[in-house]
Amino acid sequence: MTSPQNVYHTINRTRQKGRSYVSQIALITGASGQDGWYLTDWLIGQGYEVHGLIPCRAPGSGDARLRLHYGDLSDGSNLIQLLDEIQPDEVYNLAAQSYVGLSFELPVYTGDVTGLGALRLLEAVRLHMKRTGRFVKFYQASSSEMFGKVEESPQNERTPFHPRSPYACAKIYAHLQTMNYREAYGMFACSGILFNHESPRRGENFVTRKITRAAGRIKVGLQERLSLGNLDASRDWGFAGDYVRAMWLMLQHDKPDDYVIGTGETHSIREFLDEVFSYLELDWHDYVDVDPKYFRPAEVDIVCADASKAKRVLKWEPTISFRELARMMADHDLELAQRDLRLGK
Ligand code: GDR
Repeated sequence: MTSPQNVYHTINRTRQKGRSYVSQIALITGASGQDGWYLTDWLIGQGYEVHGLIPCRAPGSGDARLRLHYGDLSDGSNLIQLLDEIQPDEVYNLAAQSYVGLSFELPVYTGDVTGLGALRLLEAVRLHMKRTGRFVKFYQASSSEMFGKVEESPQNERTPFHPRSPYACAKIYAHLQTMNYREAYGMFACSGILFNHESPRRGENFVTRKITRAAGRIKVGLQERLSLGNLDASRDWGFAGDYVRAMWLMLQHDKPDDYVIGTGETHSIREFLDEVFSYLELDWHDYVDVDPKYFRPAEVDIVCADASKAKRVLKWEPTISFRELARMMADHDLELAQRDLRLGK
């Protein structure tokens, strides 16, 4: 039987077809982060007009193609105004307090921005659609951290959650609300459960970039030591450029759904160190210290993705291997270190 929500969808999809001469409009929250950057590149390549929401304190993106709006997920009324102003066809919620370690120090802030923030945006989209009769698709950045102390391996869309940080709890809340808005209001709302994804644009506090940045500086003689925490943790690391394509594919599919995105390979921090330092003809054992201050009160020991649903339904595949990713980041950060050296930094 056709539900009122489905009728609503059909009407609005037909209306959208009527404006096919206009390019699609996307709004990305968290646009100044790594994923926002790659997603902007991808959507602009697809002919979209792209708007980005960035926090007031964030440096503006240097990308002139991105239309910037200042604000964040703590202010629901601002989100409603923004949707009215931009009239997006697709909303990608990439904004969050995304540092897992920091979430132990800022649990309430993390819950507010990463968890409730997603709800504020979902509610703003729902109200905007109701008032304007427009049809808006919604993407939520869910995380492999939700699997935490994993209940089975590899993890797929049906694997139970077992969070190990305030960050993971907040992401589960946002994930469940996205599902709830899809079921309760018939919204086209999808979650991508993305495993770790890295690149030369990764923030320097995440472990991969911290390692490649330090290795480059050690190689040119600008740094002597590197302090890290737990070297035994293992992650399923992929290339961020591949993962934003999966986000977009989810919103182009006929039906909204949730998908696990990852490579299906897992490697420890030690293996990442091996890969990067040996590529730069260094031995990491000579430079790395283990500092307890980087250990977390609870750790996610190992995760590994079963992305077979995304491969089957979305025809999504990762294109960059673990080794290629480590080398891409090492090459980039060696160049950066050489520039630092020239500039005397
Ligand atoms: P993660 O990424 O917590 O998996 O979340 P991160 O790179 O911070 O940590 C990965 C693993 O490395 C260990 N580790 C260290 N981590 C950091 N940051 N700094 C260190 O010095 C260090 N030493 C060891 C950590 O203990 C951990 O086991 C990332 C984020 O992008 C999330 O927002 C996202 O949801 C998930 O990936 C998928």
